[in-house]
Amino acid sequence: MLIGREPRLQPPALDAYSDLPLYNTKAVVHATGVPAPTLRAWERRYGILSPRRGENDYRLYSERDMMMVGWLRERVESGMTISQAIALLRSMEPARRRKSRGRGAHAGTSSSAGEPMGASGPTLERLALPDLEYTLLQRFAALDEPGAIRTITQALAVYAVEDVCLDLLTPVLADIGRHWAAGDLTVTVEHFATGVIRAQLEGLFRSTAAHEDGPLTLVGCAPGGLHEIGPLMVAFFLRRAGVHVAFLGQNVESAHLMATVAALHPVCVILSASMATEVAQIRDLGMRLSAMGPRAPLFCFGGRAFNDTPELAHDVPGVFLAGDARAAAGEIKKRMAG
Ligand code: B12
Repeated sequence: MLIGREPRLQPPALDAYSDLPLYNTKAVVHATGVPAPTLRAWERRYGILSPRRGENDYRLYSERDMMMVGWLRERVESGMTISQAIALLRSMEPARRRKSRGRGAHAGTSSSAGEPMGASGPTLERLALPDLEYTLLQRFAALDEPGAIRTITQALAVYAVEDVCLDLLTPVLADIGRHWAAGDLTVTVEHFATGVIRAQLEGLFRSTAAHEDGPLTLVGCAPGGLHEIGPLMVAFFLRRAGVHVAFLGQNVESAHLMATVAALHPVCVILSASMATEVAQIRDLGMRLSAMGPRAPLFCFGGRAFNDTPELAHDVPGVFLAGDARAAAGEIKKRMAG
């Protein structure tokens, strides 16, 4: 199934250009429009160019270097940061050339150091987040698990993990929800996509240091709630921010949650409601927790139901964490520090 347009970005055809060191800095600046201090900063910070020194110790660049600088400049002009553009370039480069660049090789004019790229080389997706969102949606629609995981991995190579969660995975799930509601995607695709995303997120969450020496925070879905990706993101962001978190998953049952709180004395309990029907249960739990008096943990709640209809938060005893998972984690950290 194809939904929307077809974005493609060709890698620069570097091997079509000579790597003989012939041009001084002035020539590169003239040809590419990239100022000399910027060139040197790219060289120093990212090690992307390795000019050789001419007779009087001037830097000498090749046509291939110029091509690369021009390509990077275009990416920056189209809205990427230079580090994103370089990560994209590296993800597109054939492994053999990357290795030889790592050894500092500028080994003559032949193209033997790398596979030909460009028209006959690999066609790779754009790495801007909206383009990755499009690609990921296609992968999910085709039930293409390796492809979907590759796309998520590419995004993680270029962007901060919080940005991947909020600006790629969340919008893709919203797209899926919209197509599902409109009847042009099956629930099969929704289940598949949620499974892949949940597994990826959970892997990231479980492989993040747990900070078990700190006071405990519990995060989960309201009783009856099945939408667990949002609270999993909240738990993950908190763990990344140094909070000791236990993620309780779907449908956290009230009596058992109260027993856990009595036994383990968490400092904070955070519940999520995606559907308005879950709000009454959250209110009930908030009341039961506040009845514990001074030993009650801080009770917080949030999620789609409250974000869509903030008035629902009015008579829930506790702290409403409005907005997305990043805002929620920031607010919790602030309260814990204060
Ligand atoms: C996947 C999915 C499911 C899966 C969930 C599987 C799982 N393991 O999680 C399943 C199949 C179980 C499911 C079931 C249902 N779903 Co559903 N589902 C979705 C879908 C496609 C994605 C949800 C998701 O994970 N989104 C990603 C998260 C990260 O985004 P988010 O929820 O918006 O969260 C952001 C913020 O709200 C906030 N946040 C989220 N949680 C929390 C928690 C806290 C504490 C805080 C502070 C912040 C916070 O941060 C997040 C990111 O920043 C959405 C579509 C959508 N737009 O999201 C529909 C959607 C939520 N589902 C919907 C519906 C109707 C249902 C069902 C009633 C369908 C049915 N007829 O059975 C059932 C209800 C089940 C139940 N009892 O909970 C509707 C809800 C409409 C509404 N306004 O009420 C939606 C919007 C689809 C649609 N367009 O119609 N669903």
